Amino acid sequence: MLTVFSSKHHLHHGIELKDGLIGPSFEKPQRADTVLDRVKMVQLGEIIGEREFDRSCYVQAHSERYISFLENAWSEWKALGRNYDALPLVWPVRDLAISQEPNFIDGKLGFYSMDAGCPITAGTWEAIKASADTALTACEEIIKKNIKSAFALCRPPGHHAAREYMGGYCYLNNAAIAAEYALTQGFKKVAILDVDFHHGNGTQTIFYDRDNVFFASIHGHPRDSYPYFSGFESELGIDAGLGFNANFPLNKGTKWIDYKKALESSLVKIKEYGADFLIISLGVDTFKDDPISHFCLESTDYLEMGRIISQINQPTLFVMEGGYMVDEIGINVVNTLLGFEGKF
Ligand code: SP5
Ligand code: ZN
Repeated sequence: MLTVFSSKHHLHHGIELKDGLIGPSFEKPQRADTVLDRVKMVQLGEIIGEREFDRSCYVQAHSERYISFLENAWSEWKALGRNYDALPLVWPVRDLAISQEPNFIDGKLGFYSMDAGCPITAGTWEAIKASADTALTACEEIIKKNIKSAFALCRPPGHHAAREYMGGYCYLNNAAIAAEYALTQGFKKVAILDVDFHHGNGTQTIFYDRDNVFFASIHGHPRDSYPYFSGFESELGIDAGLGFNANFPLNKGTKWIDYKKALESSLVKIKEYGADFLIISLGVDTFKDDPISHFCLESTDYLEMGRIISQINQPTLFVMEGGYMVDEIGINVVNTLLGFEGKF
């Protein structure tokens, strides 16, 4: 399988608010490097760099003003003499004003975010642009070269990022940007299957009223797990999108036997939908030793996950999302890809 990778991901690394303390983020550069090492070790296939795409490709999934915010936030922050990571400190919840963009950077940071897990640093914009371009390049390779699948080794991840906000280590929604791109290239029915431990709230909301992108997510139940306010089974889509969103929230401690049932149910829905292009939001924070999650998958389970996903038998783009047990992240991600290729 072809892998697309950008070393620019190193430009982004920072802090997060966790357990009441500010500390180094679980989402660190070593994650992507470890996955790349494993791709090389098993000789998964060719590895290429990302090509640059036009900003208009991101504006499909996000608003123009949100992209401008991401591009300019660091310089606005730094102009105040703040030489450390930018984080928000106030959010426009419920009855507060949610439509008017503030002028001041502290206000903008809250306006365009859902949590304090997305630091903006000097290199953040360049890294997130390269991550989105990695997904776009892999998508373009599948389409232009007519190959069955490709792996976009994206970092930072994307699935918590919505049209106008960042969150959960995600800034640009790489999978959503790729889905929009596939639609511009003539595909009619894109399905996104999100197997990251956390609900892909950003991807869900971007396509919630659409019938040309089906979204399915298997994740820790929001009663126990981040993002808490999204990912319930009752979320089915709205207007033209009604019936084109499917959530499979699972209990803490879920093992492969129950995970597999949810995976098979999600694939039945994707087959019924008749997807002509499949995007997998591939997070391996479902692993038993993941430091922030509560599922119990074993490394060998990812081989079977990949094999089962391959039954959809449509062009398939894997987009890297989460996974924080760095020692095993490479094995688990690459096992999924090997399983997909029937190589185990
Ligand atoms: C892409 C992705 O997987 N994002 C996940 C974002 C999760 N953010 C909140 C994590 C809270 C974890 N708290 C547990 C700390 C363990 N001491
Ligand atoms: Zn996750």
